[in-house]
Amino acid sequence: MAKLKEKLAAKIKEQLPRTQKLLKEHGDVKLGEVTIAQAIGGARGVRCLVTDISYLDPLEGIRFRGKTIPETFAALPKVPGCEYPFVEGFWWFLVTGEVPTMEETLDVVADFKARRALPAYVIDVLRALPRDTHPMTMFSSAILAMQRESVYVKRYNEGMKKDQYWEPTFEDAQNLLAKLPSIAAYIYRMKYKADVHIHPSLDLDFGGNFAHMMGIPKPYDDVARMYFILHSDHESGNVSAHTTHLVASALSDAYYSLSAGMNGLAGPLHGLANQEVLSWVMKFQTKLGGQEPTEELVKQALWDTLNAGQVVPGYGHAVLRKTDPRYVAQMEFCLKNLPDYPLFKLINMIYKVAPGVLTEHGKTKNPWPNVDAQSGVIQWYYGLTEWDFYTVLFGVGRAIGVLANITWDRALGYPIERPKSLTTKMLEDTAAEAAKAK
Ligand code: CMX
Repeated sequence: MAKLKEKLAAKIKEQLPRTQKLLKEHGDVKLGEVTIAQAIGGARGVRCLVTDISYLDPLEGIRFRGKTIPETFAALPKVPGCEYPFVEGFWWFLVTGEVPTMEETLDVVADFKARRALPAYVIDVLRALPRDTHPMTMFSSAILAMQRESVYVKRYNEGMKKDQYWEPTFEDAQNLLAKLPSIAAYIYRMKYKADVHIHPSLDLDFGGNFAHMMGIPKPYDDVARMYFILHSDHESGNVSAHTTHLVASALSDAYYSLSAGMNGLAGPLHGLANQEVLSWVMKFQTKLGGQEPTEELVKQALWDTLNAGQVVPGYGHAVLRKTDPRYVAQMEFCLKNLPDYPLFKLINMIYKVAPGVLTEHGKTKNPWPNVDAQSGVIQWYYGLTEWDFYTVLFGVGRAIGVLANITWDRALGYPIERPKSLTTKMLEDTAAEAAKAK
C-alpha cells in the first residue's frame, strides 16, 4: 500500500469510533432550529453538514485542517526553488490532517505521475464537442466520460463490504486528481492555442506540469500551485462541495460526483464569478475608451450594474462577513510580483470603492470581495487572457477538497442525503400557530 493510503487507513480507524459514538450516544442532541426564512432561503446557516477537512469562520475565513492560509503555505513542503508548496503535499494534508514530510510528499508526487496518462477516448470526447462549447462543459464532460474507469464501481459490482467503500473511492479520487491538470491544459490548448499541444513532463510536479502543459513559463508553476490550494475547499455547504457530497451519498462514484460538482461550480453566483469579474472590468475599460479610471468613474460603473438589477461579481458571500483571505493571499502575491500592473491597480480601486457602494445599496449582507474578485488579474498578467477558462482552474483546485471529502464520507459511512420538504401551506399553518402563541 502506498504511504498515503496506509496513513489514511490508520486515520480512519482512529476517527470512525468518534462518529459512531456521537451517533449512538448523542444522536438526539439538537444543533439548532430551522426557520421559515432558512427553509425558503437556501438553508443559509442551517448547521447540518459535517466535515473535518476545512472550516469557514464568517470573520476569520477558511482554515484547512485547522490552519489558516498563511499557516498552510508555511507548513507544507515546498518545491525546490519555488515559493509555494507541492499540491501533492497539500492533498496529503487534507486527506490525513497531518503535514507530510518531504519524503511522504514525494511519494504522492511519484504516485500521481504514475496515474497521469489520459485514456485516448477522453481526447476523442473533447474533440467531438463543438469548439465553442464552454470550457467548463468540456471539463465536466471529460470527467464524466472517464466514469467507466471507476475502481469503486468494479469493486461494488464484485460485492465489497460497506467498510471497504472508502478504499476504491480513494483510488478513484487519486486517479482523477492526477489527470485533471492534463485535461484542463488539453482543453485550453485545443480551444485557444491553435490545437497545438505540449506533452506532459515526467520531471515535474502537479503545478509544474500544469504550467508546462499550458505553455506558460515560470513563475506560473507557482501561480498554479497557489491557485489550486486556495480554491480547494471551503467547507461543505457551497454548491460545488455540497453537490459532490450529495451525489456521492447515493453511492455514485467519484466521477459522477465530481462532474456534478463541477456543473454547480459553473454557475455565475459560484465559480463562474471569476470570469464575470474580468468581463465586467473589460467592459468598463472599453466604456472608458482610453480615459484614465478614477474612483468616481468606478463608483458610477458599480451603480450602473446595480441599477440594472445585476450583481457586482466577486463581491458578497453566503457565509463570509469580511474580505476573503483567499482574496488577500492573491493580493499579497500581486503586491510582490506585479505591484504596478494597471489591471491590479484598477482591481484595488474597485476594492476601495465597491464595499461602500454595496453598503449604500443596502442589500448584500457582505459588501467585501470574495476569492473571485482578484484571481483573474494574476491569470491575465501571466498571459492567460481567455477568461472563460478561469472556472476550469477553480475546478481543478476544488476537486482536491471535494474528493478528500467524499473519501471521508465513505470512510465514516455517511448515509444517502435526504432532507425533508414541506408545502407552502404547511409553512403558512406553522406561521399562524406561532403568531397565535405569541
Ligand atoms: N452585488 C449585488 N447584490 C448582491 C451582491 C452583489 N455582489 N451580493 C449579494 N447581493 C444581493 C443578493 O442578490 C440578495 O438580493 P435579493 O434579496 O434581491 O435576492 C441580497 O443581496 C442578499 O444576499 P446575501 O444574503 O448577502 O448573499 P447570498 O448569500 O444570497 O448570496 C452570493 C451570496 C455570493 C451568491 C452573492 O453575494 C453574489 O451574488 N455575489 C456576486 C457573485 C459572486 O461573486 N459569486 C462568487 C462567490 C464565491 C464563489 O463561490 O466562488
